[in-house]
Formats: sequence, C-alpha cells, structure tokens
Amino acid sequence: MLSVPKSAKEPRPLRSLPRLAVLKIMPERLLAASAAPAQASRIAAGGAAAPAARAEHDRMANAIRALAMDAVEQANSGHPGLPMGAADIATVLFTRFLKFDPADPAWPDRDRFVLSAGHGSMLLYALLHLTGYEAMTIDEIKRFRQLGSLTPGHPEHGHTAGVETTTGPLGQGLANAVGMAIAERHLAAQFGGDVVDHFTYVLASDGDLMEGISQEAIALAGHLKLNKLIVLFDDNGISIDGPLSLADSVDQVKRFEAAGFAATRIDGHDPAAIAAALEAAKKSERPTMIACRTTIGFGAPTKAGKASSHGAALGADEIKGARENLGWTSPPFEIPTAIREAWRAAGARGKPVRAAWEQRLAALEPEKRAEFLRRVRGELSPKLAAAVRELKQKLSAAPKEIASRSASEFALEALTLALPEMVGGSADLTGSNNTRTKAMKAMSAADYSGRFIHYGVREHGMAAAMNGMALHGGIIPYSGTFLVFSDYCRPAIRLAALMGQRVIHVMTHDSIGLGEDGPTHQPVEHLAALRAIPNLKVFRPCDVVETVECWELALQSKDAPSVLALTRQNLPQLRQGFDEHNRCALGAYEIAAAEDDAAVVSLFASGSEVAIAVEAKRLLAAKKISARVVSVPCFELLAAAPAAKRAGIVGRTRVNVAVEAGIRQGWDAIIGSAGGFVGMSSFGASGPYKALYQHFGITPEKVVQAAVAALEKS
Ligand SMILES: Cc1ncc(C[n+]2csc(CCOP(=O)(O)OP(=O)(O)O)c2C)c(N)n1
Repeated sequence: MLSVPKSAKEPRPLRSLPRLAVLKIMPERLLAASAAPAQASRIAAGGAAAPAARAEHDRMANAIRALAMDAVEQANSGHPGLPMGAADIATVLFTRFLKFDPADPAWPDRDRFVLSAGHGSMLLYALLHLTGYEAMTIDEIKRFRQLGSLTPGHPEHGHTAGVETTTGPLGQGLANAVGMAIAERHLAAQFGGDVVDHFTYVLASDGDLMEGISQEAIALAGHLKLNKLIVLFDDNGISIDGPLSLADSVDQVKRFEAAGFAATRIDGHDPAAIAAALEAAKKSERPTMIACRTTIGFGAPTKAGKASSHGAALGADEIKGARENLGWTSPPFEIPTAIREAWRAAGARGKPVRAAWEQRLAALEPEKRAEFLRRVRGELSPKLAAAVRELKQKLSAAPKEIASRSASEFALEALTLALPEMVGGSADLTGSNNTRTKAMKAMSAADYSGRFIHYGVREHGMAAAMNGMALHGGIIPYSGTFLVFSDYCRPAIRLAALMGQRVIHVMTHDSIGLGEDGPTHQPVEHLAALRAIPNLKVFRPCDVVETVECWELALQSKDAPSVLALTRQNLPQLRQGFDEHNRCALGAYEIAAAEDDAAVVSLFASGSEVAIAVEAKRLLAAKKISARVVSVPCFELLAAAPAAKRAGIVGRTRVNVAVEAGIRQGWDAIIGSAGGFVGMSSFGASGPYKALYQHFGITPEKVVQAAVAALEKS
C-alpha cells in the first residue's frame, strides 16, 4: 500500500513520482468488482452512511476521474489533476457524510461543501452530475468551459446550482468556509439546533494553504473553536511550477494544530482512512484539518504525481493509459448504469433527512419560524423603514455636527435593533470604526450568539469570512477597517461583487482628513479603485442624514456589496428639515440650489467635501456667479439612474467643477473632461487635517478659482 507517515512528526516522502505499484493492481481489483448494491439501504439520518465495498468505491471514484479527464480533453483546457487526485476523498464525503439533497440545492441546513481549489472545478461538476443535480446534465459536462455553460472554468456561485461560493483565487474559499461555519454556529445559537445544525467542509490545495489569507482564516477559526468546520487538505505536494519543495516546506499539520485545530495526516486514497478521519472530525471539539496525501492526476500513466497533470488536457495516449490503469472501459462521457445508480442513491440519501428537517421547522413556534425564513430569504423587516424614518426625524429636530463614522454609529444603534441579522465587526479598530453598538455582545467560542466579531488584525480574512456568512444566508455581515486598508480586503470585495452578495464594509478615515497618521493611512486612490469594481456600491455620505440614508441603501442592496467611506473629522449637518424620501437613492441630488434660474456653475462633491462646495457656492454668489451644489454620495447609483433623471441631476450649466479629497479618476463621467477638479494628485502628508486641506489646496477658495478659470475658458 501507500507509504503514508503515521504522525505529523515524520518527514514527508518524495511524492513527485506516480505510484505505479498502486496503479498496477487497480484493474485486478476492478475485475473483482460486483455490481453496485443498492445504496438506498445505506441511508442513515444523522450518521454516516455505510461504506461501499472497496471495489465499488473505486468504480465510483473512477467515474469522477473519467468525467474530469474527458471534459478537460474535450475543452482542451482545464485542470484534470486535482479531480483525479481528490476523487477518493470526494467519493467518501459525498456518498457517506455530506448532508445534501440535489432536489433542493438551497436547503438551509445542508452541509456546505466548498471547493477552495476552484481550478479543480471538474471535481465539483462531476459530483453534481453524478449525484443528480437536475441542471447538471452530461451535456453541460461536455460543454465544460464553453460560453454560457453551467460548467465555467472555475465554479461560479449563482450561476450553477450546488456551487456554494465562487472559487478560483486561491485561499478565498477556505476563508469563505470559515464565515459559513461562523454563520452556522451563530444561527444555531439564535434559532436552535433543530433547524441549524450542519457541517462545513472545504477542500483546500497546497496553493490555498500557501496564500496568506489562509493564515488569517484558520487562526480565526481556531480561535472561535469552529468545531463544525472540516478542512480536507489535498496534500499532493505538487503545484504549477513543480514539486512543492521548490517553494514551501511548512508542516501543515503542525501549522493547523498551532492555530487550534485538530489535525491529522492520512492516505487520501484509502476510503476507510478518509471515513475514519471524518468520523473523528465530526466529534471533535475543535475545527479539524485532515491532510489527505494524494497523487495528483491519479491513474495517469506518465503524468500522475507530476505538475504536468495539473492544468492541461492529458492527451489521447495518456487518457488511454489512464483508462487501462483505472480499469475504466466506458467511452468518454458514459457512466455504466450500475455506477450511475450507486451515485444517484448517494444523492438520494438526503431526501428523508431534509423531510425530517422540514418537520422540525414546521414544529417551530410560528413567530420564530417566520423570522427564520425571513432571514434565510434575505428579506428586510419593515422595522428598517420605521427606524430610518425615526432617525431622520430626530436629526431634523436636533441636528448633529459629527464625523460620519459617528453618524454611522448613531445609525447602527437603531438599525441593528431593527435587523437582528446584522452581524458587525472590526479588524481591531472597533473604537475608530464605531461599528460596535452599546447593546452588542462580542461573539466568542463560549457564546456564538454575540453579534460583534473581533476579527483581529485580519482585513482580508474578515472580508472573505463576511462573504461566507452572506453566502450562508440568514446574516447581513458588516465590518470595520480604515479605507486605506480596503487594499487588504480587495480580492474578497471583488468576489462579493462578482457573486452579488450583500456585505457592507464600513471604512473610516476616508481621506487626508484623518490628519496626523500621514500618507500611509490616507487613502488617495482608493475611492477610484473601489468604484472601478463592477457591482460594488461605494457610498460617501456628506453628513449624518446622508449617512443614515446610505446605510438604508446598503442594507436594501440585496445583490451587491457596499462600502461606506466615512470621515474621522466632524462634518456639519447640511441636510436640515425632514425629508421622508431617501435623497441618496439616485446616487446624487441637488443639495443646494442656485438662488436664481441662472446658475452657470455646478459644483459636485462627495462626503466631507460637500461642505467645501457649499461654502464655495456662497463665495461665488458674492462674486455674482450663480452656482448649484450636487452631492454625489454614490457614483454607481447615479450611473444606474434613468438617463433623464441623471441628466436632470447633473444639469447643463456652463461649467462643472468637482471636489473630492481623492484622485480625479472616475469623475469625468459626471463632470466631463472639460470640468474642473479640486482634489489630490499625490500622496498625502502627516499633519493636522485643517493644515492638510490648506496644503493640498482643497478649500472653498480653490474651488472658486477652478470655477472662475473654467468660466473664463468656456
Ligand atoms: C490567488 C491565486 N494565485 C494564483 C493562482 C493561479 N493558480 C491556480 S492553481 C495554482 C497552484 C496549483 O497548486 P495546488 O494549489 O497545489 O493545486 P494542484 O496542483 O494540486 O491542483 C496557481 C498558482 C490562483 N488561482 N489564485
């Protein structure tokens, strides 16, 4: 059999060579295989299903291998190595452990399976096909990687039923899984184990574990003792450049143990060992990592165990040899009936389990059940509108001159009461981000009902875990960090936008206005960089009323993430009086009209610079130049507004000038390339913020100068 170290202390053997001995005996084993016994008898609610005979297991795993190599060959592109190597792990997991029902891919209490190594997408597509996800037909497998197919190069959530999260950028899936496991524990604490009680499994590769985000994710998971998180590490010792030894010598078992995991090392081609490790993991009081030693491209005669099987079609000769090694005699894309039936039976295991869950849900107290379902569907409570109205009424009665980060806290005090699904947090900047309300308890291993997560200094892990929570459902995650550190969150924010997930990032200290911390902490290009991400809403409210309105819009944004860019410095309340309508809803609006009908200048600004524009308007009036001011809290909403409305908001004055304490990029879409711009074109500097605004020329006087100069040219 395979040489697998028994303990974490033993050195890893060289694994760059195919294990021909194993491959040679496989056909004999397969010859002895009998027809698959009906698996329906294995259905066992709660516990693991009974093991398949070894020969049957092999045939089922080989079905995955065959589909993977045939689909990649047909597409002449893709990654056969991982599916072929991890087929045994996946077969044991999906036939014996995973709680799922292909008839209802969105069943809220299903176990989550995350393929973090998204390049191995054919593993997932083969599993979805074999276990009976209706849409995943053999034709879709044949159309692997073709435009419009359900089988894109990397798994895309929302595109293919059964794909829990979009993976491909390594490390993200693992961190998403941590978020899913947090969501499970939190919702179980709120709604009880009768309706929320599932595991989160993640298959992670060497690449996943080399990415820095994996450290943030596993450290958080270990700290929170997420014992229902089970990481299956496809420990094949190969990445694109060749053997892992070229670039890495981490003992992953020790690393996970140090983070608070139970960790073990097994032979990833031994179904009994895989099952035993999963059994133990399910009972663990800590999260578990199972390092499954596998051979990449298992079965391929010359490419198994080598990087050459990682990411390219194997080629006709190699596939022929693999078929021989595996004893797989069926033509491409054909699965023998007995094997197909065995897989379908595995897919049917979940049906009675789901029926039992539905009964338990029905037995819940009606109000609790309705609340659970509302939250799972992602519907907002009518309490939100009432809370926003009340906040705006309070502000019209007693205006507040506060920083928009404090305005956000003021909003959150009411919004988090209205929406118990809001789970906040901060990457160790709680007191600066103002994201924790007075009533919020911290979430901890001892009490998962807490609604505030101390993420530690882990912005990337935080953003990816938030994606996992949103994907899980039942939670609207929001976070806190400095806007400048959006760079540290960006890959996860991009995926939230791609997946259309409602996560809300509170990002404070949004400009040189943060002052003394200096240029390392002062965002300059960040608003533009975030606005460049499709389907991300970047809000930059100008005062406390806009902050409340932007929070409402972010919460209503069911299919897109949001960033709230907020100030450290105080801002005057520009919006006086009570207006029931959300004036930010179209992304921009005229906040200060010209006194007459003869406006020749439109001043556009966001956030803290709106007050500067309003003052510039007053100075222009003194020069008998009529101007209007448009507040632009959200570019994306303005761009999405009906054309006529947008044109009305932007207006048609002779001159447009924009002012924002960031770079110009992006503003031309609103002010035109001939418009004037007052903002930043370099990094900031350390100093008191008022001195910085003077130094960088972001002042009402400079706005006036820009307007006058533009008028002279026009
Ligand atoms: C963040 C990120 N960087 C780089 C890549 C490109 N890439 C895809 S797979 C891979 C490494 C492959 O090694 P491993 O993760 O061990 O997968 P295996 O070879 O076992 O399939 C790389 C660098 C990526 N997908 N994501």
